[in-house]
Amino acid sequence: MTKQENKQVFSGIRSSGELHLGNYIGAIKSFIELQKTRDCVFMIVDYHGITTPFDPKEIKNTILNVALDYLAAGIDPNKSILAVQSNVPEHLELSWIFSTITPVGLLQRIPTFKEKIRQHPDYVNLGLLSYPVLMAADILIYKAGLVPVGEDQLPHIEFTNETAKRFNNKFGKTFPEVKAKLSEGARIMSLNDPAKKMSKSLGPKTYIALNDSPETIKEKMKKAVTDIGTTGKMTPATENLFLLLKILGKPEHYEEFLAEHKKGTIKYSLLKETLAADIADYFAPFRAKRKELEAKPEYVKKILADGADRARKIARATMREVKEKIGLMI
Ligand code: AQP
Repeated sequence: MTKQENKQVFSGIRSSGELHLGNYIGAIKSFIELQKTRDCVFMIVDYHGITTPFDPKEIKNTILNVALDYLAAGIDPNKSILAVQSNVPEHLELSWIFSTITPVGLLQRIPTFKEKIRQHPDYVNLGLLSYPVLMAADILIYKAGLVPVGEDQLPHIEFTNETAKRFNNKFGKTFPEVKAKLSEGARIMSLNDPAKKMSKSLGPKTYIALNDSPETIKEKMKKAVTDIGTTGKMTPATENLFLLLKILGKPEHYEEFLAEHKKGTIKYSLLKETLAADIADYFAPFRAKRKELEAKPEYVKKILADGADRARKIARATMREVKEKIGLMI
């Protein structure tokens, strides 16, 4: 593996709605750290976004909103490549090639596929089944060595490595080994059901969006599930709130409430009120920056167009190499 391949990072976020605390803590927070020292490509993966139900009238807006969220959270287009997946069609070309070396049975066993068909029983499509193949192409077309993701994506990273190995064994060493980078909050749970991960598709009442106003955060947090009683081991719902407080709250608040919980004197209503205020404070600069960017849609579109140009240069070079290895016409 060359030095450059080691430094390359790729990750993507589906254009399936507004970004929430799970997306931020599980993924974007790491993106911002990694862009300081590595070559990063971050994408709005809209082709993945259309594998679940969507409104054609809304999708363009959703894509732009994800771009606004990325930028307002701190993705710096001078450091990282920020682009929309469908503007780099080479992803699909590589995905097709990978699909020809992928056993169908392997895809049917991937847990996210099973979960999505449970969620959308009337929307079981081939794109959903081959989602991991496209994701492997997304990552490997940049020869990325590191992929910052939430825990739910681990089976896809494992699949990516299997695909790279299968390709390398068949056609000669081309792709590097990929490592997942998990953050401290690699699985943030839904506010109203701690058995489910916080998810855009579970609806806005179950998550806190990065762009929620302090009032909305307070309202949503008020309804978050907590423990009944004040002693004993934390239930998953309370653990989730404490994790949010640890990552996004003021450190003294985390210590204070932890001590109260140990003593059995904790008041959950106060915990939730404090947590809501801390989250609102944490994202105050985000909300201000987003508002500024919302007024400049042309500027944001230009960032995405430049990002696609830069991404395509890398993607085209990989595709040339891949076609050469396979023996196709270049
Ligand atoms: N709850 C979560 N905790 C930690 N990380 C999470 N991620 C998503 N939810 C959590 C991580 O965010 C990145 C982008 O995810 P995505 O939007 O592309 O797809 P997703 O995992 O399917 O996210 P959602 O919110 O659950 O979207 P829908 O409902 O549309 O499917 C990924 O790195 C993901 O792990």
